[in-house]
Amino acid sequence: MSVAGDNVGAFNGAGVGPVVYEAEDATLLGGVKTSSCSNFSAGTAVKATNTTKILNFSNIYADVAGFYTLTISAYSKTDSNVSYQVNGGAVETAAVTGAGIWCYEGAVPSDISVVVYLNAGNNSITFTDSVVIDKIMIADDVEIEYEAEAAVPNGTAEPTSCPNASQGEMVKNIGNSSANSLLFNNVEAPENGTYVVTVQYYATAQRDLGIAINGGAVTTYSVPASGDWCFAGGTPASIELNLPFDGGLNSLEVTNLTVVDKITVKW
Ligand SMILES: [Ca+2]
Ligand SMILES: [Ca+2]
Repeated sequence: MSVAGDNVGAFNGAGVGPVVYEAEDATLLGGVKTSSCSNFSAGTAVKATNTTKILNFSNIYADVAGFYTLTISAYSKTDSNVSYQVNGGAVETAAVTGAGIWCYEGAVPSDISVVVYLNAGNNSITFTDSVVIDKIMIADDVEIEYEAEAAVPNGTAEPTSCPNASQGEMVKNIGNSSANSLLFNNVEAPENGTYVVTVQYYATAQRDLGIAINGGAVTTYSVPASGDWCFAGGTPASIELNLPFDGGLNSLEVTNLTVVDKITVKW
C-alpha cells in the first residue's frame, strides 16, 4: 500500500489510489540537480531538465496494459511546459501555469494530469525540456472532463457564469425544442465500447434528457431534479449513464436538460 509521499515503485493493488514516485528518487542523467524547498513533496524536487539534463523514472509499474492517469507535480515561477516520453514513444508536452513566486516565497507545485498508455510490467517515463518536477503519480483510472461552456451551444443554449458551477461557467436554456442543444464534439475513447459518462447539471424538475451519440438516434434518460438553480445557491447534481462510443473522437449531443455544467468520461 502506498502512502502519499512514499516512493513505493511497485504494484499498488487495484483501486487503491495513485502510486507516488518522487522525482528526486528517480534517475538523474546529465548532471541535473535537485532543489530543496519545504513546499516540495519530501522537501526536494528535481530542477529543470533539457535535452541533455534528463529525469528518468524507470520503474513505473502497471499490473495490466492500458490507459492510466499520469499526474505531474511541477513547479515554475512563470508559465512554461513539461515534456515527457513514455517507453521511448513520442515526446508529449503539457503546459504548467506559473506560480508567480518562488517556492521559498510560498509557491506550491501544480498538478498536471494527462492520459498515458502503460505496458504490463515496468515502464519508463522520461522528462526533458521541463520545469522543476517534484513527483509524479500514476492512477489506474482515467477520467476526462469536458466543460459544457467549451462545447457548442445550439438554438437558445448559451453559456452563463455561476460560482457553484465547475470552472464558474455552465450552459443554460437547453430545452423546449430539440433545436436547443449542446454539442460535445470531441469526446475521446480508446476503443469501441461502453463508457461511464457522468453528466453534471441543474434542473428544478425531473427532465427527460436526450442524448445522441455520433449523430445517431436520440435516447432518453429520466433525470431527477437537482434542487435550486445555481443562481439561487444550488449545487449541481450528477447522473451516471453508460454510453457507447467508438474508438477515437465522438460527438455527444444533449437536449432537454435545462442547464449542463460538464460531463466526465471514464475509461
Ligand atoms: Ca519530491
Ligand atoms: Ca462548467
